[in-house]
Amino acid sequence: MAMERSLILFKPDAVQRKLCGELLSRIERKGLKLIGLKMLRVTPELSQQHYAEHVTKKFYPLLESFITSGPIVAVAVEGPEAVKVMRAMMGSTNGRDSAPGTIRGDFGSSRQMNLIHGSDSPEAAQRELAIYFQPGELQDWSPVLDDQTTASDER
Ligand code: D4T
Repeated sequence: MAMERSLILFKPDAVQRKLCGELLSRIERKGLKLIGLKMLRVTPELSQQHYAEHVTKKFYPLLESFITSGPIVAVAVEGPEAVKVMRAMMGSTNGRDSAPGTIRGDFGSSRQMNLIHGSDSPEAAQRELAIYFQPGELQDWSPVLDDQTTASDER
């Protein structure tokens, strides 16, 4: 099974609403391994790098204004099929369309202020992790409870 990494961001609305603990707790309880964690302020340059595919879109100026409006928390996670698992936990982009039980479905009703970002492919994860974390900032560690949470052919 593919062991993957994903770049997760708790967006400014999650920090302002003091939901970081809740979101981190959901990620940990799901069984994903935290390998990097930091709080930072996204600059316009960083936003343009991260959202390169959206820079020319009509909604981009508002998105940049939002993502740079306050601190965010960047989280690097690792686990079997971590990209897919995180996207399922997050729900769809628009909180109004997200299923109950998902992060966006449970805590938001906005398309822009949708609390959390997660890489949408392993390739995107690699690109995005390199934007937010230096290689030495990612921790390589083995959870002692792996035997209780995943079969050996799932790791
Ligand atoms: P991110 O990238 O933040 O995890 O969100 P998604 O992967 O779910 O959604 P996306 O790439 O389509 O959009 C990126 C980001 O832009 C915001 N957005 C999107 C917005 O403010 N207005 C819009 O019209 C759209 C389509 C929400 C997420």
